[in-house]
Amino acid sequence: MDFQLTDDQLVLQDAAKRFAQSEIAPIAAEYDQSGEFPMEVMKKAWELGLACVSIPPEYDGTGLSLFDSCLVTEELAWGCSGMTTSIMASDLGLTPILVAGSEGQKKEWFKFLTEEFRMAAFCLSEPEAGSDVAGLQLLAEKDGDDFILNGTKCWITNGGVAHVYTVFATLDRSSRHKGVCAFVMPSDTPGITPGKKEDKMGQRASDTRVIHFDNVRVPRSQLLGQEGEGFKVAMKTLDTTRPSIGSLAVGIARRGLDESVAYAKERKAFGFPIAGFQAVQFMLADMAKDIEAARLLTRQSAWMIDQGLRASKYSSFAKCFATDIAMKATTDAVQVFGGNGYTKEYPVEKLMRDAKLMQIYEGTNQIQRLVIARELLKE
Ligand code: COS
Repeated sequence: MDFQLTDDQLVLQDAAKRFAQSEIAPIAAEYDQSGEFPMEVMKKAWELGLACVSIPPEYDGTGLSLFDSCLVTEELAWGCSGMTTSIMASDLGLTPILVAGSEGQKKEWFKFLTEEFRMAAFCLSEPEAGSDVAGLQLLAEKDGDDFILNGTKCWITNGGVAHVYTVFATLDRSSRHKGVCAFVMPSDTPGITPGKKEDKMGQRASDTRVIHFDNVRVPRSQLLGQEGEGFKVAMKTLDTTRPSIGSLAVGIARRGLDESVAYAKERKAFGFPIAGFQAVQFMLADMAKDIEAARLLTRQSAWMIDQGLRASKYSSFAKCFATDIAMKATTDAVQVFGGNGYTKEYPVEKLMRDAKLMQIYEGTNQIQRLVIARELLKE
């Protein structure tokens, strides 16, 4: 077992770190306040090969392993998790094509995403089906060789800015997971209308929307995999992307620790820097050890997926553990800052708001525990 990163990985990690420090962190607070979408940052990330990183080199992509993309994600998230979510949402959106696309579909859609700056979105959640994917209601009715889609998706990251959507719909609402199909389509297909941008508590730079599908005609050539295979395509996609969520959470937690250490050395109480008090030191120590553990779990699950191993349980370990420790670390960071931490003049309240979303999206942490428990009981 070798815990040392290779020279290439160190170069990649450093490139992402410099991008986060120079292009993301300085404007993070401004975009958090305004809720505006950071289009220029997205474009630059794409130009540098830090977005759509999972497209293989044979389709002109960067072709990063999941392990390597986790290195990038942690660094970017240190700068701003809302912007990093937007960058990563393209990889989430294109993963169903990697999982189930035919050779022709990969060529077509990866070319579309690599020939110029474009983004993708993963359209799975619905108003009445968030955790319960098999209960989704977006209907796909057959019409000759086409499908006609009707219904609503919600909580779609990049919903209002993506050029490509991967969409999950059912042929028959009563057949639960056996009826689900996965499709890929341009976001400007007639009948698709994004709703207003959600006014969120955290990760405010990311674009999250409801998407309405009103008689959207999709040719069979845009069906990913076979009819009825869509549920498994969604599950395999989430198995693959959950380690990245772990890395994103590690990046947020690490920022909380860095800010706390710097502040604790400066801030004085009872005539001494608060870093000298054990009550503060213990919080810093817990943050540091939790970050290390979360990073190891995340890298292990990413490595397993890179080896082609089934990693549902490990992906859920990583997602659940890392996002829970990010919530704790950022809450403690606010505590280290005291009253100052509760104001928008200091960066830690944003981290705490941002961390909360991590326990909810890409499967709530209750769902992660359910996946883990099912795997344990199956064993
Ligand atoms: N990989 C491959 N196949 C999988 C799988 C996986 N990770 N997980 C389940 N399957 C298969 C099962 O083997 C079963 O196959 P068969 O019909 O051949 O037996 C089928 O899929 C149905 O599985 P299951 O019975 O476990 O489905 P459930 O409806 O009980 O629920 C959960 C599964 C709850 C785990 C799923 O709905 C889930 O992950 N929900 C969270 C969704 C989510 O993360 N949303 C966030 C949106 S993206 S930002």
